[in-house]
Amino acid sequence: KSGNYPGRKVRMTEITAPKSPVTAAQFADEIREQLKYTQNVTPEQATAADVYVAASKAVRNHLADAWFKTQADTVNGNTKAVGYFSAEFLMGKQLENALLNAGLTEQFDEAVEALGFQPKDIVDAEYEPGLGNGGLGRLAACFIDSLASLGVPAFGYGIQYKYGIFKQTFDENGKQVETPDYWLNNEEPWGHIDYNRDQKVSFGGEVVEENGKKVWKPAWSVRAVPVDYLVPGYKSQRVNTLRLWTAKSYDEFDLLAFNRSEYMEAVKPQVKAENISKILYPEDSTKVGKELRLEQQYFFVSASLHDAIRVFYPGEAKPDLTTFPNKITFQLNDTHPVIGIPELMRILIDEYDYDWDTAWDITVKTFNYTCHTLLPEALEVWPASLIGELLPRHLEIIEKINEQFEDELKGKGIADETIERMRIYTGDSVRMAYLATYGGSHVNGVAELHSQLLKDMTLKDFSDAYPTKFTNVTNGVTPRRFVKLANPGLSDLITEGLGTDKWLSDLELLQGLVPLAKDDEFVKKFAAVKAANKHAFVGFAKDHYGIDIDENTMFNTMVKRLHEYKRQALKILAVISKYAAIKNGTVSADEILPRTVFFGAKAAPGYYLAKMTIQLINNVSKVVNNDPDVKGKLAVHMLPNYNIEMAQNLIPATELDEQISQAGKEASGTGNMKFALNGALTVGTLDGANVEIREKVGAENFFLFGMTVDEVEKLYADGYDPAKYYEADPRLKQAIDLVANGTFSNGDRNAYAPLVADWLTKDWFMTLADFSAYADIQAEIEKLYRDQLEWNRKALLNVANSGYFSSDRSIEDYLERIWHTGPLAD
Ligand code: 7GP
Repeated sequence: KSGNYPGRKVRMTEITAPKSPVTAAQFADEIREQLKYTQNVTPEQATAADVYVAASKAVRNHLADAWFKTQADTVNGNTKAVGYFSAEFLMGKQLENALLNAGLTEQFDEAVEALGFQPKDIVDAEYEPGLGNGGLGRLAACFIDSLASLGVPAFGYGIQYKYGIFKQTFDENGKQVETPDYWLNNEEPWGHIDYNRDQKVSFGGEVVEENGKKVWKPAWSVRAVPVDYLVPGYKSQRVNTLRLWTAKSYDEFDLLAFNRSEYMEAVKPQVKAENISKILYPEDSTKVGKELRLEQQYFFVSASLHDAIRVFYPGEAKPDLTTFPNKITFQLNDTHPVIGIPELMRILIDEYDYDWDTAWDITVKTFNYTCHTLLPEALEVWPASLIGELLPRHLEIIEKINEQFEDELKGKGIADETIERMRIYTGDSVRMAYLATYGGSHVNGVAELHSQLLKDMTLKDFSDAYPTKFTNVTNGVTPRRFVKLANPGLSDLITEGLGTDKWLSDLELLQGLVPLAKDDEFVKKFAAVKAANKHAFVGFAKDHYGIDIDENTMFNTMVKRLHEYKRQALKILAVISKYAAIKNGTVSADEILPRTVFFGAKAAPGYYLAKMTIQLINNVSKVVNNDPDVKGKLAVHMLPNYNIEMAQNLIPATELDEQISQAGKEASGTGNMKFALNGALTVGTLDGANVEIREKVGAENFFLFGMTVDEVEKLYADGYDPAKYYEADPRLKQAIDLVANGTFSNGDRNAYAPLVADWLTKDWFMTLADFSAYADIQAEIEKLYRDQLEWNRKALLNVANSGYFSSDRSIEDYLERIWHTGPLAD
């Protein structure tokens, strides 16, 4: 791997540690100061929640100078910045991460103890913001951490939703219950609302001609107010900005209506405006297409584009925006921000008087698009009527982009029926993925296989017409949060093994652990860390979920959103089959490898089969965990409300990780990377980044099973009949029969009828076809697990060989292949 963008050597040379800012005693004083003047409590009155806010503000203050300097260097220097446009940033708790990156962890621990608190209680007092759904949102959070850590000037732009992803509980029947997540209920010390850097965002109305110029006369506007979060880099002295917009009304309320006591009427405009940033859509890889969602998308990209112009051309009434693509490059995180393309065209033409061709040139140079899915239903398509109503000027611009596009394709000699298929604007609807591909410089998938499939299938016509636009950047995860903070025991052992902690900013150094996998003593230490993490998770689960877990069992985990393509159904059917085998005595007691199976998954509230799968898992859990016949041999837990905090606790404790999607459906996966880096072995299909993980860690250290993409395609083409598989494997038949006969529904045979019917007649993601291979490989897994030394050797080799999956490496690839920029000079 090479890279010659300016400043690459920054990573490779010694990174200067932040000047140790304060002593513990000084830091304790700073916390006291915050308690006194901002929390208005004495140290004696202070609760853990008070100290959390005070300490957070004290850390934030420490970052201020580096933040100002980074901003000034960003604007005044000549290094192009990155603007990461994302509808989701799933950040996780902030305090510990900020302390780590600011180099204040030790001072904090001592200071807090001096104030009479346990550091852990203070850190735990933070409420986790849930401003994302899953992989896409967490990736954005890892990327802004890596950008800052590499010293690349960057802005994250998104929405500060009042309500994040719903909180998940289960009712007495095991059904998912969603409750609103009002995460701003308590003081939130990280975001600073900046009323003086607001932007006006308008909607509706009509387009008229005035003096030969198109003029948009909007019907209503909202005030976009930025809330700034500091994004400190690890040991980089750089602090970037995450700017999340919140919507406010210009008309507070209608006084006339209020005087007539029509309170609801009076606050209507305010409600309408504030609704825009009220709630995160709880959808992941499923269809949405709601008007409010388009309002949200336009709201944040319009505000962000204007903000970037304000930042880079301060005070200039007539800036030379032909230089804009040299100042900043915008990455569109999936199709959610793609309305930014016509919006930048509109700004350039209508607000700054550029001609169409100049505006188009600037726009294409400025944007790039990342696709995160392979499911056709997840590619956003907006009804033209809706865009016309909400953004009439943009619809005109999109029509004109489409005209120019079709002409260009004709000029390339492309056949009419191909052009027909490729149209951005069909007359009825607008295809946002196509607009993004045409309106930007680069398109990337998120793993090698995914990027290839985009070129071969999803965006084939585009790849044929514009082959050089397409590239790949394999996802990554930040080792700071997901190894250092999540797994301090392993982090210490790695540092001991390598003799340095530099691996935290150059993760490929983990390779240095490979020889240690031959050293039985080191492998035993590694095993002891895993055992300690399991023990700690038992305590965590007791505290948080009130469950008892036997730590002398294999910890086997499947955590991710609930979706048919991810195939939680495959896992639960295998669990049921195992349960039946134990019950029937098909396996003898000493043959059974004791296992605890953990699931964590939220289902989109309107996704019927996904919710039914959750209910099934919960009820299998009830039956299995209460059956004395399997006690000590098999336990199943559906842990509620999977989030970043749970991930940080569960992943380090996991021994076997499940990545069992149907080949060709999971774009990348990032959980798979976190597990491998934390020393779990993976059982998985050849899908997404699993392919690359297996290549890196070695086929002998990965449990591969199931059909390949080609086999899947062939089976679809030949006509797939799931019932055949049900009849062919008695283990599968028995498992499905137990679901159908009421074993997990108190005898009610109807409870799971829709799920069973789907399996037997449709099974779009071929769960049944892969069942036998999946059940078979369990024997291999269990055999290896019985040899703990060998198991742990392989797990250690997973850690040692997963350095590639750092989000720092992903960002380096973006810099080299797409953004063509690099770190700021000092
Ligand atoms: C996810 C993909 O499902 C996952 O495979 C990938 O690792 C992750 O993005 C990051 O690239 N997609 C989403 O979370 C999502 O919401 C909507 O996709 C199109």
